[in-house]
Amino acid sequence: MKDPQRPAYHFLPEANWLNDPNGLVQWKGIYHMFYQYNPLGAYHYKIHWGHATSTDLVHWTHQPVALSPTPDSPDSDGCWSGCTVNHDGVPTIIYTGFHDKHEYPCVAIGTDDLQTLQKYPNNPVIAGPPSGLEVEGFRDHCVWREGDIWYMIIGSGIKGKGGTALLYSSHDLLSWDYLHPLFLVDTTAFPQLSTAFMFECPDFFPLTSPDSGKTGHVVNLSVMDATPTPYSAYLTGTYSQNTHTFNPQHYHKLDYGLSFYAPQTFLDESGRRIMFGWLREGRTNEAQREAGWSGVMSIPRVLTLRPDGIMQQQPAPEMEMLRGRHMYYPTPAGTTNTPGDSIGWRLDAVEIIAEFELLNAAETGITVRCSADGREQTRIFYDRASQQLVLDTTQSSLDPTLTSGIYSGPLTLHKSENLRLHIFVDHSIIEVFGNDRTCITGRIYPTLPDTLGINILVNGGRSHLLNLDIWELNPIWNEQ
Ligand code: DQQ
Repeated sequence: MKDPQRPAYHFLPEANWLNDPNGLVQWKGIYHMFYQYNPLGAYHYKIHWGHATSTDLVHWTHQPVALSPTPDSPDSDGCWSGCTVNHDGVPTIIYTGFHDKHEYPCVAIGTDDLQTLQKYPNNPVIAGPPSGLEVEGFRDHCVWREGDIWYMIIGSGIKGKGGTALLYSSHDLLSWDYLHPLFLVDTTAFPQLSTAFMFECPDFFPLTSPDSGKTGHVVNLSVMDATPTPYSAYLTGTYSQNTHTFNPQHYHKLDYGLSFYAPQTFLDESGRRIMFGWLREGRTNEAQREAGWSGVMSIPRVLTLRPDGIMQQQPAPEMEMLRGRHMYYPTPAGTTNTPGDSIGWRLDAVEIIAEFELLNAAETGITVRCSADGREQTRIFYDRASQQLVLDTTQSSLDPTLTSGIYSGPLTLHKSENLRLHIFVDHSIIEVFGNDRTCITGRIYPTLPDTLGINILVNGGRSHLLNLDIWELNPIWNEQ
């Protein structure tokens, strides 16, 4: 029987466990996605690297497992996250080996089709964290080249100083010298990171503002701190190639839900910076094991930098390939909407673009996955008073065992700016892009078969719906 919670157009393996995206690269025209994978079941254990390829960034073909733990070696307990770089024409993978609760930087060399990754026989390439530093964690790799020299950061934290990324340099990707932390967080300037003790999956890259043409630098971080669920955030700022230090100026969350985590970016052959993130489940471990699958990849997001230091995140235009039936909701000029206006379509794999001119309404947005009796519904709206984009999953499902909440992120609209909600609903996944800059991703698992409705949400006043486009999205797999 078809699993109603299983996504149709987000990537996931045929079965079992997926977590972080790894080694993302476009190699000779082909997109390669590796990912943290447990072939034994829908739980995190002895992680391998799963592999899939795509010619268009949207439709994927499963490939054989690319990396597996080798007994009695530095990766005997798992092949953890890492990246792919082009080393003079040779695809080279730098990943974390996990062995006996220790983390070891390791290298593997790929064949030109990236179907075989040969582990370097002298792994690990770094024996352990820098001596003299009391670190929390030593894993996950981002590698780039400046001239003839390779640089690498490794996710870590320094006791008493907080989360950081440790910077190394190398001429050959095999022999590495420790330099210093790429940055340390000034917690007076960034109090949000004051309890951060370790950053997983640091990803450091230059990014250009399409408006000003100016380039800044960004570090994406997967933050472990005093809050119960690690989350992803970013810092934008300036990088000095002389001192090899990053000076952060702005902090924001990458996504304000609890699902999007451990993202990785890559530069594709057309020069776009593309990001995928792991979408965690929101149901119990038992429910995940029972379903036989856990973990999904986000849709690809194209990143650019805004002059105000906020990163713009836009769904990759390739997603438009999936658009099927289209519905346009007519809204004559000057009309306002009644709370709960129903759109008439009832769908669970859909893309919605809604643009509102905000009048005096307290809440303006869209509800999705609504049951006819309203007992199940997922609310996505802009809260005018607090200037927050909100995803409310507290009524998404009648199942009491799920993680749910009211997730919100700041979205300051300038005077003449309309609210633009770009929403992707894929069975148990909701990805929301507010004006291409405030993103909230959530997981919902409705229980009623008719929880499919889409309604306009306008409360506490009036707002004017300017445009509403809805597309049914086709699955990315041929077999569905
Ligand atoms: N997942 C990997 C680690 C990384 C964590 C292990 C982030 O390399 O720190 O599966 O989700």
